[in-house]
Amino acid sequence: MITSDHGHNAKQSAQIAATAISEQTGIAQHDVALVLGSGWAAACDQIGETAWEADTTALPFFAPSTVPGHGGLVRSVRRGEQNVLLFMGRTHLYEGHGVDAVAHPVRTAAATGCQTIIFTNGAGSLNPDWSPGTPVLISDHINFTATSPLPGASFVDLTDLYSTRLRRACKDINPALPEGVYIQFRGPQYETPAEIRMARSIGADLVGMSTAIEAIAAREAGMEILGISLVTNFAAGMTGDALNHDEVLANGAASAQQLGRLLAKVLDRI
Ligand code: 8IG
Repeated sequence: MITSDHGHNAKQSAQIAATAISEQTGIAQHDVALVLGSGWAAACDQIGETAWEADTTALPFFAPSTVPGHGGLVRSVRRGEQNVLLFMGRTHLYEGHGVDAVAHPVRTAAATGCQTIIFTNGAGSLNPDWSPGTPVLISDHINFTATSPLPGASFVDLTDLYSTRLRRACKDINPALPEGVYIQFRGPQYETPAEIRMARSIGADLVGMSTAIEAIAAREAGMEILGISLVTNFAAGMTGDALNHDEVLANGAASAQQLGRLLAKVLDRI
């Protein structure tokens, strides 16, 4: 297995990985990619029949997974006329493999032909009305990582980054779905209460450690983007309780069935 990126740029690496997926699946092109984050794993079986599944590490240039609750599996699922590429787990910036490792699944999805990508994540809520278990559409993001997946002078437009059309489709399915601005911190530590007050004052409603960097890479690759957070905890300082990763994951698992149905219905409207 190829494990280093030397001699290839990010796009070429993605093309190599996409070719490996085509060869292993026997499917020339995928249509939609779905990234399942913390707490979303139980949603994956409601999307459709599994046609193929592999460890992401069996594919070129995918970083090894190190986080409990992030499986590091990739699946090809057939749903109606669509071939859906499902990533169960992602590479996070805090794992230290760099922005290209974070963006690699996204670029691979684009190279397999996906024109749409759905990002899901577990997130902390800054809104007292959104308790754990609440799904929230991402309306926009604040990239607070001080880095970018784009090389050089890539002046990519991020207007309507999280597709108004796809958010509307979600609200047709469930009119009660709220929307909010997601802020990505690098992590791996959760925020201090002071950082959460700052995040609120600059316009954030949801806080997490993923998605913004990936969405930027997806936009550069020309894909239409949908982002959905599952609130798994109130952000630091909001309740007086400490944040605990195991509780965060348990909160996600309880809602994942409902979320699977939402994702399945959204896929039918893409
Ligand atoms: I799940 O409260 C989840 N991921 N940064 N803060 C940050 N990431 C998270 C949180 C949170 N909850």
